[in-house]
Amino acid sequence: MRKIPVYNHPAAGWSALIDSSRVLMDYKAFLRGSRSILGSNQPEWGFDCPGCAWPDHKTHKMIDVCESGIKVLASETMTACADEAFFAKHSVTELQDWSGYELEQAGRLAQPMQYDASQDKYVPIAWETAFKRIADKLRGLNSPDEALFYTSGRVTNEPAFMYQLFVRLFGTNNLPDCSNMCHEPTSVMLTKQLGVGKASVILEDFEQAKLILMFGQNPATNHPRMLEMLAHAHQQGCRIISINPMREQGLHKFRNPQKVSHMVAGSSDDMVDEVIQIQIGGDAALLTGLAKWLIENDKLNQDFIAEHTSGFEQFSGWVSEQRWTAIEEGCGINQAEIINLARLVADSPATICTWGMGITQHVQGEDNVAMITNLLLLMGMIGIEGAGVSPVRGHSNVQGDRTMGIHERPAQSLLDSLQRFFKHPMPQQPGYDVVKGAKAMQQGKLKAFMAMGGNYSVAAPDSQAIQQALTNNELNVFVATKLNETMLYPGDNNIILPCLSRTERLVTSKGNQFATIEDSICQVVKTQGRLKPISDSLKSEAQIIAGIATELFDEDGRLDWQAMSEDYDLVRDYIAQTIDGFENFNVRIRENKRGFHLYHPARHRQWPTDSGKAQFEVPQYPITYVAQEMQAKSDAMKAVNEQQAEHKASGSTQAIWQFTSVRSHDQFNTTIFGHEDRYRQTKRRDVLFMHPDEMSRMGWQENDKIVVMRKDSQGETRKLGPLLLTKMDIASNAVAGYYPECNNLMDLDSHAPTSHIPSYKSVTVELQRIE
Ligand SMILES: Nc1nc2c(c(=O)[nH]1)N[C@H]1C(S)=C(S)[C@@H](COP(=O)(O)OP(=O)(O)OC[C@H]3O[C@@H](n4cnc5c(=O)[nH]c(N)nc54)[C@H](O)[C@@H]3O)O[C@H]1N2
Ligand SMILES: Nc1nc2c(c(=O)[nH]1)N[C@H]1C(S)=C(S)[C@@H](COP(=O)(O)OP(=O)(O)OC[C@H]3O[C@@H](n4cnc5c(=O)[nH]c(N)nc54)[C@H](O)[C@@H]3O)O[C@H]1N2
Ligand SMILES: [Mo]
Repeated sequence: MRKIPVYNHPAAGWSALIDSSRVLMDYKAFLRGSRSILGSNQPEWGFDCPGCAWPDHKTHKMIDVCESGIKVLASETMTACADEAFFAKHSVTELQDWSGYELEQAGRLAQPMQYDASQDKYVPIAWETAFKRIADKLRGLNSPDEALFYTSGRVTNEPAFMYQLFVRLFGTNNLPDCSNMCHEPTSVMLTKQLGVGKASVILEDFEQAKLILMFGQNPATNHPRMLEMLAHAHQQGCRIISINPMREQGLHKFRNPQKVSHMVAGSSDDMVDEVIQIQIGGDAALLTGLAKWLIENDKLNQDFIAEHTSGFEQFSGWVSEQRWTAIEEGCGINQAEIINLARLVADSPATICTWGMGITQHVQGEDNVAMITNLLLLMGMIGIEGAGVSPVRGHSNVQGDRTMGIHERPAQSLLDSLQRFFKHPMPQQPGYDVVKGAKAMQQGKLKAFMAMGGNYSVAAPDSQAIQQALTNNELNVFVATKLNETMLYPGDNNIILPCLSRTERLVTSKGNQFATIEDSICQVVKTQGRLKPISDSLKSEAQIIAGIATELFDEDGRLDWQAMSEDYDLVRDYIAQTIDGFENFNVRIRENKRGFHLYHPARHRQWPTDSGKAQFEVPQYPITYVAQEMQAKSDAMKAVNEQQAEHKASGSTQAIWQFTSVRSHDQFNTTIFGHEDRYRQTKRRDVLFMHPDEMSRMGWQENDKIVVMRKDSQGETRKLGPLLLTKMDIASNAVAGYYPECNNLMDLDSHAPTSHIPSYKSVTVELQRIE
């Protein structure tokens, strides 16, 4: 691996601070930004950092924030505004050519705007006119199901509850959210297997764990506050193993900004003991190997299996049929190495499995989650201290939004409870998720689109087609803090409604309001912004929902939406009456600085599943799924090449790879703060990462220009690039590029069967070098 330039500085520490201050400077957000940083994740007077869903440190340091949080805050607190003057200067057609980075720098949305086709520009609209127009257009639809109501996971609990209620009273379950592209396989499989689709661990479990298996996750970049926990666990003697096709350099050493010895004397803590560098899509195969050895060598927790689980016979029968050759082919790791890992699992008295997008964003994403849970069930590693499942969520309140009912396939119990309490029928038909919604829009089945945050068209596969489809809608509404691409493909009516951000104060006729969020370990905490809003014309998300709802619904029997938006205690009372686990919400959220933990039955070895037990699940796809896909494509390509002799003669070298998409520390999803990635040693984003041995094999060099091509399910060839070839310590079947720039390569048909998560982390591609 010496051929690869590696980042050998510790993660976090000074480089992160310097990098963050560069971004703060860039945003000219130093003053507002640094005041807000002091307030992040502070239980008594602060707000929950909108950076990610990792829980706050329980001791609540003076500054509990990280590089990623600082950048997200800088982006929110910047003083530049995309206001009337900005939109007067730039036509929408012009803005369509701006990069994500440029749009981000345009600044905070500052006043309500509507698209004026005659000028091709956004022009101001009064709030009341906007609410009336939206209500009129929604009322004019043939059916409520012609509208799609998207949510991104930064929205706090109270407005999220109001939003889903508003959408359901309007008459549809068309409530897709960013979860559909993120941890949906986790929610689907954990619900099936454990009865609750959420993490079973709490923060203290990381202090007791003896083995942490971290699958497909890159915390140095995406959850930097998690590094401290990992370094701490490691110091306590916990072994930490990263299972990842990439050797993510930020994972090895950690310089803790909270420790003087680290920041002044330059020392650092170690984190990861080992990287199991599997092939892309190889997790289920690796986990099958582990299960096989553990079963065959009788290392199981038989008592737990007998008392608490169902489906073991079928699962172990399936495992015994899996051959070691297939396991090795599926994951690219040899039997001896898998057995070494299995021994660690067998010897560990307390094992946690954490996972991220490397597990979920595959056609076999549900199988991957099922196999992780199966492993923990074999060992009885759920419901004891220091052990359990720990999916690590992305957006700071993506988990809470789901709990509040943002779900296109709501549980019957939620619908019943809403119906009973609000005395109004709730729609019973499942709604569209992200993928189905995007298809329906393209097919003209939808006429209205509303987004409560997010950047739907860029985050989803098939971005250009979605943008085209948006232009056919009668109504598009965006409730947002920042301008983004999805707002630039206007339909008949295109309205931008700017909202307060998490860091800004919400003062209503009822005084200062605080909101709540639920983090990745089911802790519900308060969040309250303190900064003066960037513009006097902003409204809270709740006030915007109330404005539309008041116009839309008939007066008799109407809920008092304005009262809800003015008084979050009232919303919390409604939540307490309708959502499980929130009894006495207003009292409990004020009782304890750290909020409260939502009851998780699996922690207590209670299993609200169909069978009443924890459930083993047999994978739906062969464990060599990806290898087979690649073989099939490779055979097809050979056949074509043989037919076209001139192709060979031209000397063009092509080959088949798995393409995966990753994030850098200079972005938050589709928001691009800058172009650097110091851990991967690049200063640009139009790169294609590949192992140097593979470059040599192909006769390619660093900085060669490569076009990535993919035949989609319709037989159309999609292209990305040219991208610059860049060295990376990555598995041999794999190449990687940055999300979201690659999303036109993806199509809406490659997704997992039940959760419909797009396969962003593995698509089979052909590479072609061009001059
Ligand atoms: N700075 C920053 N922080 C963020 C975000 C951001 O964009 N920027 N986004 C937020 C959001 S919404 C989310 S969901 C989280 C995402 O956080 P992560 O889950 O860490 O996200 P990714 O960077 O998409 O991918 C994680 C890893 O998956 C690996 N991988 C790819 N294919 C496979 C595979 O087949 N198997 C395995 N085992 N690994 C694989 C990649 O090499 C990469 O290291 O981060 C959140 N935090
Ligand atoms: N290829 C590929 N595609 C992916 C992924 C991948 O790994 N690879 N990851 C997927 C994942 S995990 C996710 S979560 C999705 C993300 O998809 P989204 O959640 O839709 O995207 P974001 O970029 O997080 O949304 C950013 C926008 O949210 C708005 N916003 C920010 N803060 C607020 C707020 O407080 N309130 C409101 N109302 N609006 C706000 C701003 O206007 C900003 O432009 O992308 C998915 N797409
Ligand atoms: Mo996410």
